[in-house]
Amino acid sequence: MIQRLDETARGELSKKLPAWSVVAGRDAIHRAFKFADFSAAWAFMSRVALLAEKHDHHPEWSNVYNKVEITLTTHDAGGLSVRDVSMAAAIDAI
Ligand code: H2B
Repeated sequence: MIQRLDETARGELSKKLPAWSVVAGRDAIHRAFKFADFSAAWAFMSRVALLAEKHDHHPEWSNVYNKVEITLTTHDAGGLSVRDVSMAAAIDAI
């Protein structure tokens, strides 16, 4: 069973993932993305989808035209785990 992040790892989150914020009332992180148009947003989502399948770790997300909202949490752990940290870093690298 995957473990939730410990206090040390949580303390490092804002330094490691400055563009992500902790969701109020949930053990999850969130980032909003804005692209030139729908086509660019969809291209990004396609790349994230491939990453998600590769890592077997899937985002909660939504898209409206050129905007993509992503929330990451580990359902199997009931909160944030290292899987969310590595997925967020991989998404940032896209
Ligand atoms: N995605 C996320 N975000 N959290 C999980 O716990 C999770 C997942 N578990 N994708 C995976 C799939 C699991 O359900 C499958 C069976 O490996």
